Amino acid sequence: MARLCEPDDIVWIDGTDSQREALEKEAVQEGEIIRLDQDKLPGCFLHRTAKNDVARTEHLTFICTKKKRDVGPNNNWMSPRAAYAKAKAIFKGSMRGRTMYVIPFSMGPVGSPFSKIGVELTDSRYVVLNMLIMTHAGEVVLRQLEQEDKFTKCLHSKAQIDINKRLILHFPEDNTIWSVNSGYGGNVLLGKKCLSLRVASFLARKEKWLAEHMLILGIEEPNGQIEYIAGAFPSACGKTNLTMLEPPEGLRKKGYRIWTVGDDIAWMRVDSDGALWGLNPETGFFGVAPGTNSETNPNMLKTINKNTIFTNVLQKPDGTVWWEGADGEVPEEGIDWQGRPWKPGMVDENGKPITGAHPNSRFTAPIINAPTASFRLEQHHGVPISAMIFGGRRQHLAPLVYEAFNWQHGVFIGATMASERTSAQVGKLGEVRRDPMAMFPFCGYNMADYFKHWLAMGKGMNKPPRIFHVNWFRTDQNGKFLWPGFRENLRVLEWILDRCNNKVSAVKTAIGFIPNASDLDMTGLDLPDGTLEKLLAVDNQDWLEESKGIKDFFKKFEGDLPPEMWQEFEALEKRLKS
Ligand code: GTP
Ligand code: SPV
Ligand code: MN
Repeated sequence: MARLCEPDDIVWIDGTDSQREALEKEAVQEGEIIRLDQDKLPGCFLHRTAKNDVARTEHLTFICTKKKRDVGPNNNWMSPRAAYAKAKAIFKGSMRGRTMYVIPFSMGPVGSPFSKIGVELTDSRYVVLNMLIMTHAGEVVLRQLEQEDKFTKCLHSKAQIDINKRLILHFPEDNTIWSVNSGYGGNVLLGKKCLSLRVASFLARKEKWLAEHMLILGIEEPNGQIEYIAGAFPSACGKTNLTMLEPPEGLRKKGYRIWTVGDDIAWMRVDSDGALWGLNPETGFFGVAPGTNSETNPNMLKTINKNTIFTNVLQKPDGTVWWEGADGEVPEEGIDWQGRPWKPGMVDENGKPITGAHPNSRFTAPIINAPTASFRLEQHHGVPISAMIFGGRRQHLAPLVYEAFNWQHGVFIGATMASERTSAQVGKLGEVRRDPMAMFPFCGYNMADYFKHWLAMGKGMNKPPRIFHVNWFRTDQNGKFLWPGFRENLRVLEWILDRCNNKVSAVKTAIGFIPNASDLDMTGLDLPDGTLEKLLAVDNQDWLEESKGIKDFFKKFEGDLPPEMWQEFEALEKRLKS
């Protein structure tokens, strides 16, 4: 690889503080990162990416397998031979005048039978510093590698950050990932979406486990028992916020406590007890900054006040940072995410407000900084999963919460999920797109086979987790959110656990079970009259309309779709019409 990329130098990342500090210093000198005020934000830095490099570029992301059929209609395909050839021409000499860093990293606790090792080669110090937060990296992993000798080969070069030559390539059959001409998180921190979701999902099917775009949180009940819930919401739809929520005042006296296991990725497998156990392969958050404040996510504020890298947020004159929806007053001036002087109220040539921070600006912070960090983060077996939640952004249609009739129906609910597009991926904002299990951009193989795999996994468990669907984003006729969300979501989680423990009954509707309004504990939350009814309403006419979109989506998989999905589809239509 060094022969291809022609770096001036090769440096192995050992995971020591001294090496990291030296790299930080160099990166500051080179202008790659900016050191923030070290009294107010110790160990914190700011980085700006190129203007056209601020989110994942799904249209430049490919799965390269021998057979096109294997990637399905959900992925872009290139043959491995064509992809290697095309990328080699771009990687050729791309690291001239630069250092190539070699990062050995482990996704999951080092040495756990469940973990996977990768080695990322990169010419970006920003990538190295992020990988040191997001993964177990360095010497310890090399020692583990001596025993395992299997690892994912990851190559990244920022090259010229030229969007016209940008490629994010996955070769699951070769356990290889190549990424070039980007410096944005999801495209370049190759342990994250590329390894832990796209390549891992491919391996998980073969090895009979699940690699999912899911958060994992623990809810400690008043009796001290902790139950764990996994949840799949599409990008920028609330996983990070839910995983570290602070109980609302009205429920606090009940004694609940939330434990954060993970906010983005869950690897789950059936253990010897026949139950599903999950762990988070990452050691950090790569979270959305805008909207993070002491009201929405007080625990995150306590997490990102040290050892954090901010990307594309506003730089304040006092050496701290700001974003839209942060605490306190809007700063009078600053330097925006593009490095330009900024003042509130500025508009662009089309009269649109110029934001100080990019809508997909992010922070990278260690999970152990979080006051809610679970004490089971490093446990090799992970945690037992009692329930799974699917969710998305739907202004209309989907009620606050509903429960699947059984595993197969739950898989259908996951397979037919849809959500309005956010700024986490390039494309038209707000457009409803199908995003099964929040995995549409991340499933490294044909999704028809993925649905089959989910159905089979359910059969392999003694007591599969119950499956639910939530929607925090339903709006009224003026476009205002009906549900206050964030900490108040615990009220819904409480109902979900009550259902799992057979403590409450529910109302059967055509789409699943919804709560009796009286079973949601609303202590301390005054919703206007009729709001809860609107939140829980299921309109069969609207759902019949929705079913047309589902049918069109399913048809894309042609004969590959498991018959169970069509059975569920027909059963739903029948219930809606009766
Ligand atoms: P990725 O990191 O992209 O996978 O996103 P995520 O699913 O972790 O999303 P995150 O928790 O960062 O939330 C993204 C956006 O949704 C932020 O702007 C939040 O303020 C907003 N958000 C999160 N939870 C809620 C909620 O319960 N209600 C409302 N209205 N907004 C929410
Ligand atoms: C997402 O987009 O779902 C993320 C951020 O979690 S990134 O790692 O950039 O993909
Ligand atoms: Mn994500």
